[in-house]
Amino acid sequence: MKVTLRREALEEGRRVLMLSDIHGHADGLKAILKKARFTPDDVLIIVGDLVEKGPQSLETVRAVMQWTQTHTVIPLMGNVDLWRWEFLTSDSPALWREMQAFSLNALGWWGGSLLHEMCAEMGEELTEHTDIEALFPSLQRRFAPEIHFLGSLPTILDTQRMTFVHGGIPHENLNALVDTDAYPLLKFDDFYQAGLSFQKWVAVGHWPAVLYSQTYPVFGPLIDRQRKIISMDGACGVKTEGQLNLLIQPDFRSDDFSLLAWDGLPRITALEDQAASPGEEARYIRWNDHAVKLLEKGEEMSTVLYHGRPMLVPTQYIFLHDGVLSCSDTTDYRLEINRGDRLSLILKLNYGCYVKKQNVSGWYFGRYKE
Ligand SMILES: [Mn+2]
Repeated sequence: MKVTLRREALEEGRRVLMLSDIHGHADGLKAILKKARFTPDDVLIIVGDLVEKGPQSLETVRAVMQWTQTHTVIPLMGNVDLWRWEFLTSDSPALWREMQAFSLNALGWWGGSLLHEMCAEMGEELTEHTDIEALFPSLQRRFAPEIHFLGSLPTILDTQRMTFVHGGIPHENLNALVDTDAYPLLKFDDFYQAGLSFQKWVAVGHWPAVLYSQTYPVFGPLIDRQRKIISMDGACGVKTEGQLNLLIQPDFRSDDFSLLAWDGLPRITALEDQAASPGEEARYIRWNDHAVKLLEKGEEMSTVLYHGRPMLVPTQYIFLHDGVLSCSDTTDYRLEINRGDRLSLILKLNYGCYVKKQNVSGWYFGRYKE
């Protein structure tokens, strides 16, 4: 697929709502838009990746399709949307079987897939025995509107003060990008670390912003006012405590961004105050740098060596990744907590609670009520 560019002149006085990487979380999308009191007076920009990694890919696509009829919604394409569209529009039985095999594997990591949902709606259970060659042509006909919608999503949206794209852009000459291969812009991994700066704001999703955290994990968007980059992916669907980040501009001319977040986690109320540990000493084990050495294994918590320093981590987070001992995303940061704080509960242990407060994950050791 080639890069397509949509230009829009946003109107003064209308709020601009932006979010990305919904990844099959239709309930979260609806909840956060309700919280934002989303109305037809607003402009909603969805910066790609509607499907997979969550339980409601079809519902997400349909909800967005419906809103485009009644509201001002501008959805863009994500790399996962494109990847699924390519399979769904293919006439190659080999690719259909590949999609089947991939989706069956995805059951283990994501608990389902777009193909599972499509098969279920057709009254078929997707298993390794499903005759996908017999099924696929009727599946393509039945879901033609949704498939067409995915394929119609533009790569880049350019507005007066901001350019939106799922992964990133290598430079601001957008006309020169049109008709080049879209994939590198959709899957521009680690875009913020490429060190680029822009004249106009560039707002992206795709790479969870939490991976740019230096010490403890911050799930809110990264907003760099010097380099004019907004990286808004809250890791919804890819991390246990991932969230949907909805950024709201009162008007397109404003640089005042407010945030609403949704994570679907249970909430607890803190009953005690707790002082924070020194933030600069905190460490954050993240999936692209998660190799550890086991020093002492405990029932609940184990001591591991991470980058040469001992660190206490939940034992259940330690796993083998391609033969390398690794630890799931976690931190040793102790959050500042005030009595009455509402916290998202990630993991409850006798040792303490691993929680998230205002987009930051860390530990709370005090009493709480559910
Ligand atoms: Mn993506």
